[in-house]
Amino acid sequence: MNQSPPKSTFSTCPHDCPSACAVEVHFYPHGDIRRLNGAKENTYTAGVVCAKVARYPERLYHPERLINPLRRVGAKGEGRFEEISWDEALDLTAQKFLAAEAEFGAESIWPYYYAGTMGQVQRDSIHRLRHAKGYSRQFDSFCTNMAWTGFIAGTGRLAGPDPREMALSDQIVIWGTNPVATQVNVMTHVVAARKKRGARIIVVDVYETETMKQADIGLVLKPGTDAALACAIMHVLFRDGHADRDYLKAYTDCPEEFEAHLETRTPEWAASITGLEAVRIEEVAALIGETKKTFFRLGYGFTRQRNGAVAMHAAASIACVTGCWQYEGGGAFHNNGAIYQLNKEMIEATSLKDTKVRALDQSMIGRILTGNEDALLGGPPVKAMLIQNTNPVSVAPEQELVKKGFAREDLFTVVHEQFLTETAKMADIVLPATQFLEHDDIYKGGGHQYLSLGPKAVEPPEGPKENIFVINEIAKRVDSKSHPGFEMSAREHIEWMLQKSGYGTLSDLEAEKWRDLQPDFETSHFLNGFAHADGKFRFRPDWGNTAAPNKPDGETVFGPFADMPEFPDQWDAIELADREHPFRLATSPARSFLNSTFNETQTSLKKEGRPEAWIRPDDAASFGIEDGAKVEMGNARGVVTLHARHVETVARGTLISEGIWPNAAFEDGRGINTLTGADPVAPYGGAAFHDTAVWIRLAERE
Ligand SMILES: Nc1nc2c(c(=O)[nH]1)N[C@H]1C(S)=C(S)[C@@H](COP(=O)(O)OP(=O)(O)OC[C@H]3O[C@@H](n4cnc5c(=O)[nH]c(N)nc54)[C@H](O)[C@@H]3O)O[C@H]1N2
Ligand SMILES: Nc1nc2c(c(=O)[nH]1)N[C@H]1C(S)=C(S)[C@@H](COP(=O)(O)OP(=O)(O)OC[C@H]3O[C@@H](n4cnc5c(=O)[nH]c(N)nc54)[C@H](O)[C@@H]3O)O[C@H]1N2
Ligand code: SF4
Ligand SMILES: [Mo]
Repeated sequence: MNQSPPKSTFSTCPHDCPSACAVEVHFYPHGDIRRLNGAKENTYTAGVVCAKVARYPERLYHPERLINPLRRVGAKGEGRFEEISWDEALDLTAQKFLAAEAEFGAESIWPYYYAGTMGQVQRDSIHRLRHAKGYSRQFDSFCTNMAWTGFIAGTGRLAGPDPREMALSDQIVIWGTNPVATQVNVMTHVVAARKKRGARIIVVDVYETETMKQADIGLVLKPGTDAALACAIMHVLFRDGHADRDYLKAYTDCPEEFEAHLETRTPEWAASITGLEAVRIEEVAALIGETKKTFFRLGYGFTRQRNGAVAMHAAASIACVTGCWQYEGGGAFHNNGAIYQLNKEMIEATSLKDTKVRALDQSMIGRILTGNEDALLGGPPVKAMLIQNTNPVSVAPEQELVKKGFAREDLFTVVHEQFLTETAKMADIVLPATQFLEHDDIYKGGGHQYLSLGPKAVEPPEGPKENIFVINEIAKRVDSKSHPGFEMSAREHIEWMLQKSGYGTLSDLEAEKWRDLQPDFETSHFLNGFAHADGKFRFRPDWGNTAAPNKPDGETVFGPFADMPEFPDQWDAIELADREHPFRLATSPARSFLNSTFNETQTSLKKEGRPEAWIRPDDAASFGIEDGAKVEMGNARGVVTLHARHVETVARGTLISEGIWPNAAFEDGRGINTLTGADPVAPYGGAAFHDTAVWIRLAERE
């Protein structure tokens, strides 16, 4: 029977973004997808998605999308492949994995993944294979470590006020995030507060972002100096009688000692560190003190510094000094990770996980693949990899090492991808992947409170397969321990996880589309106490014993952990500028790319233009760099070539380079992560992507 296709359906955006938007998918009469928009009945998405996802058909029907499995025929990285069948590709993969295991042990195989899809099933099933085989584990250090650790050091729990409460605030402080680009829905609720209540918007960043352009007050400070700003604000709050002393006594660990510590952290002190004017700091502190309903929306960006955990903890502490947690529309929010509590046994085979198996740091992939013994944690070399949902040749730090590692002739690499990314180009086998509208999954919102279903909306073309297909088929061929998870479809995984987590059935969720899991007001605002044993927020964190979800095993702490300050303070662990490297570079996100995703679509490429280094005209003048000049930027890790742009609203001594462009968009093919470092940040690791000291000069071949 010829059924006419539906006009629209719903799903959830899978990309690595705190918004996890609920989307409406609209079809043409012939069944192709026409466009996407934000679901209106979803109270967080509220009808809005970012422009790059609204035009999703451009990515779904992209002419360069991968359709067939490929085997390398040219030299590594040359990009010459021949088409092979799925069976040949999977058999060869299994053969190589078994050979590596026989010769070097199971730890010589490193399944490598990240959050290209945030789907619980399609992203995390790679752990099922890993644990069933005892393959090397992965320590996830690209993104969240400093931010989560810093927040939890204070509150004890990665959760907070209902993000929709931003619409009920009188003042919103958007700190170290650029939501207009990175999580557009924050702006929906912020703008609602402004329209309905005349709420004031304050933005803290290292240059004037699109978000700051919408603010009433913008503070442009030097990268890595946020804790100094936070301390000075709190100094003023205590000094001028804006501290809520009853609240402090009831809810915090040592308010008097903390107040004494802050005595010397004056606005003048902070001005000399941050580059802000002391009067501006006074002004903002007074507004925070006078406005009880102040909502601190704390982002990731300001924590991608070597003192980032301290900075996050310092910013979250402000909400405790004023006691604004007590009010609807007040408090501090970073991420809601702790509210979901999903049972992942079928997806991840957690019961088979062996913590004695080494966990290799994903950011150190360059060092690992080039045989650095410390990075290999004393184990065997990595001889084979399966890569899903990430593009390390573009996004990982220390890119020169990453490229060298992937070029190794004795390394066997399988990349399961939607596009021939710069990582896929280095592979021995490339497997084509479905896109989110072609497979089933379920998502949790980091920046909101919904658990959302992401059902398949269309059939994939003949060729691409979903992630769990690859995982299950490899498992079958490599003598893995049996686990029922290998026999289940994505829908069966979702059903099992929902039921075992106490969230009803899949058909319940299909009817509801998404489930609101925001805890009650008292819990969300920590009014029953913070999540430490004594119920108190820690001004004096126990950095070595913070229950951060990303914490590596056991007692592992990283970096100059012993030097971490006792209280919120400016901590000079950052890569300070020096005579040879007079600038500090932040690699802020581009609005039309999402990490390296969408940098394959023409519209995004056109909107972003070309790779650039943004520099103040006065800074540029000292180096004879004109607007638009071709420049080189470098440090001990390498040199990149790009174009300068004069921008007035950047802090002195700061360079901004927006976006993770394809490496190929730079002359000489060296991408921005040539410059960034993989050294782990204290206390629990993480890469400091916005914390890089560099020199800049006119390119010779101008
Ligand atoms: N369009 C777009 N959206 C994205 C992404 C993207 O690349 N593009 N990436 C996605 C991912 S993976 C993530 S984790 C989130 C991250 O989203 P965000 O939380 O917004 O974090 P970042 O994108 O790292 O940086 C945000 C801002 O921090 C600023 N910043 C850098 N250093 C400092 C500092 O020392 N102090 C202060 N105050 N600000 C600083 C940067 O200039 C930038 O404007 O966004 C997601 N959404
Ligand atoms: N310089 C600099 N570097 C950075 C950052 C920065 O701010 N500056 N940010 C860092 C951060 S926060 C992060 S999170 C990382 C992110 O870096 P990555 O994790 O590498 O994220 P993406 O670049 O978006 O690449 C995701 C890939 O997954 C693929 N993919 C999407 N869905 C699926 C699927 O269902 N199946 C399969 N098999 N593949 C899929 C996409 O095609 C895409 O190529 O980058 C980090 N790198
Ligand atoms: S804002 Fe984030 S979650 Fe929403 S559609 Fe865009 S990328 Fe997806
Ligand atoms: Mo991220």
